[in-house]
Amino acid sequence: MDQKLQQLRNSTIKEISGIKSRVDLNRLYLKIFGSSGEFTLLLKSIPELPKEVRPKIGKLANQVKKELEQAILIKGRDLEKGRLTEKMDVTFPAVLPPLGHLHIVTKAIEEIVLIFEKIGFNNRHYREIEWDWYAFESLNMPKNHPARDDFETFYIDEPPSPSFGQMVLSPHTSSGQVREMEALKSRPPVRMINIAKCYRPNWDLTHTPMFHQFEGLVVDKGINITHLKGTLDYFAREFFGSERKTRLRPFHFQFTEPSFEVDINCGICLGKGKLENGENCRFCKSGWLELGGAGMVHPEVLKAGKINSQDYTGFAFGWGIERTYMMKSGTRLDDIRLLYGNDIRFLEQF
Ligand code: FA5
Repeated sequence: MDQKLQQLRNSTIKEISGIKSRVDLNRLYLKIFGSSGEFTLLLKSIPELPKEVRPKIGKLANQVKKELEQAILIKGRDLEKGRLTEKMDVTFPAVLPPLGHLHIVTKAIEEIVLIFEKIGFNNRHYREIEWDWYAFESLNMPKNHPARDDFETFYIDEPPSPSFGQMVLSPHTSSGQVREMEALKSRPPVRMINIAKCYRPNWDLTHTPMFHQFEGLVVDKGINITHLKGTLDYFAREFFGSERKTRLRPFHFQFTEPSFEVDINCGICLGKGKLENGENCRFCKSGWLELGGAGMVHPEVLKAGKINSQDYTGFAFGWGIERTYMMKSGTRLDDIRLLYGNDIRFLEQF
């Protein structure tokens, strides 16, 4: 053991003298004193030696440790001095660090906000955790409505509020409608674009349990369906391109009357359903793609927001950002879940 310690000291001192960089010096330190370093292993074997030689070897080990640590310290200082006096060519081209970019959903949100701000909408972000009252009750949704089922909504396991009911993860941005009316002290005009995360227990090619919606809400005197249609067409042209337009199909939502589903003409066949060579368009099949829901605000919702429905009317629409983005020309994603897989090879393409 005596000999092994001496050998370790001599070979390490020799090695230290040949070292040229801090990195190599750190490596050497770990090689000797790291948890399975050469010195550490020798030290660990001392208890196995005969009792009478242990004190002598222990003393020698301490001495070798001090010497080697001292030599490493001095070498470190020398290297530092050398580094500081080393000449540097400041004209040498630098290696640029790799630059990331915003996530595509964030980019889509920024674009959508800008489009609506241009026509006077206020940008809001209402809550992700909501009371039943704002998510359902104030929106004229009866207690037995399927959307309130716990297969469709995440309920928070907390005692309900006496006034607002159970806490939920907001299943749609429509929860922001009555909040906005309250925020404006029930005094129209209301012009809101509410963008928020929404949650529903779904997971497949077109559904994720967390997704984003944007909700438009306008309430004022004399608002009618033509204002809704004009706003939707304006958005379609700005976001998707000048040749795009929307169509409304009758539908049913509890919080709008009349209600519609909104479609946009396909960016590939421009609504014809057929390509120039006569083949059916495989992207849309019918010429139109579904964007989301819309309608004229139900008088009961205005009442919940303490706005007089005799004097005021309004329209609302709510769409998923991920699906809206996927429909944008040129981005033909066939699985919405790719957006949240965090696979850098996918994300860096955008
Ligand atoms: C609603 O959520 C209504 N609140 C929309 C609305 C607002 C109607 C205002 C009238 C007035 P719906 O459940 O259809 O409607 O959802 C709207 C859109 O959200 C869908 O078209 C889809 O784009 C998106 N969406 C819904 N669930 C998911 C999900 N799990 N993953 C991704 N996107 C989803």
